[in-house]
Amino acid sequence: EEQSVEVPVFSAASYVCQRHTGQPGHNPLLTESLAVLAESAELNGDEGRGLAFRRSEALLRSLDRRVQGMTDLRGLPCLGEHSRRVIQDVLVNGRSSEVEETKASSRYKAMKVLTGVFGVGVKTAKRWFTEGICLKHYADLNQPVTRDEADSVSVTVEAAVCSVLPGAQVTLAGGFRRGKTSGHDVDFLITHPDEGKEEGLVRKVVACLESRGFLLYHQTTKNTYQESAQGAGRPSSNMDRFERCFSIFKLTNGGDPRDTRRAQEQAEGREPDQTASAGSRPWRAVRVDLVVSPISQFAFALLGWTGSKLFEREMRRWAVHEKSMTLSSHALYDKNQERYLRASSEEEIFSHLGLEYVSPSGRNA
Ligand code: TTP
Ligand code: MN
Ligand code: MN
Ligand code: MN
Repeated sequence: EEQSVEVPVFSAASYVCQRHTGQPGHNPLLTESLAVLAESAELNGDEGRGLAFRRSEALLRSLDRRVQGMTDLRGLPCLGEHSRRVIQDVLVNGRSSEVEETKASSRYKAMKVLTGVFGVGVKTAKRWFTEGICLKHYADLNQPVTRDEADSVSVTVEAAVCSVLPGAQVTLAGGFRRGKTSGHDVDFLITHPDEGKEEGLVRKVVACLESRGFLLYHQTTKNTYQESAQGAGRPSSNMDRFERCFSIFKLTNGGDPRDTRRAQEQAEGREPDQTASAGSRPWRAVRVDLVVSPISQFAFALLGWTGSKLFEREMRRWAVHEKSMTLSSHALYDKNQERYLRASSEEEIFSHLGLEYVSPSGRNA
């Protein structure tokens, strides 16, 4: 095509956090293929390779049009040789044999079952869950959480939080804040305008929820964060140290939960109700994360818990390599100035980092 000779068809910045990445993008076949290879590399413990595929995937998802041919991709960052080979395969043959083989492998299928349920790495899943919990709620947890269900959990959480600490604020974070219409869990960030009031809040909220019969499982961890002269945490660690609760909610539905489930399955063209046990009872299990942050760290916590994981990771990489700063879900530390940079909004954090603001819906990398 004549126009692609001189003028590049696409241009893109090289860090994910410099771009707007929506859902699902204009090249679903390509991005899904790369996602499979990313997943497979991650499952094999090859993080570097996984990350390379994730970056390629995010790059393609950020493009504002369909890719027609390989020449469209000239000059674009983040696309390694391997990714380009896969893309070419899909563009030319409509499919990639490597992707097909990966999807068919029993190792991939087995691992996919586990990570699909928990939406976390295999190691994390094993650490957090006993096999019993996994099996008991398998069918429910394997079923994506809808936006309506997330809203329903929100109502329950807000009521509990408000009753144990009036004035506390509950914010929906994670994928739903990024505008996703379904997720593997529901994430909430809780804070209080008076610093210190939030201490020990997770335990109180959990006790309240438990007494009201909303919890099937919960595991609470204490806040262990302390600012240090060395700066804001290890940039390589994506685990933060907030007081948090990893839980499984018993979500009761006002109406008949089978109606919404069937409707949803039909809409998605799936076979109706394979989660046999769920059909006979008026509730279902839903994964919920509750995180409590002091108000002084709230903007950082919100940014961190909104994700996506790749977006966060890229922001931290940008901070270190381009700005000599370390960013975590708690703070931003400027290594040149040897001081913490405060922020009371996400916009301020982007601005400290010399980045244009990307709204939550653009962080779906
Ligand atoms: P997730 O709930 O794992 O992912 P998600 O909400 O983006 O997508 P899904 O629909 O599959 O649930 O994590 C939400 C964000 O929270 C993610 O950006 C990473 C962040 N996070 C932390 O900051 N610390 C943690 O310990 C964990 C587990 C997640
Ligand atoms: Mn989530
Ligand atoms: Mn979560
Ligand atoms: Mn208990």
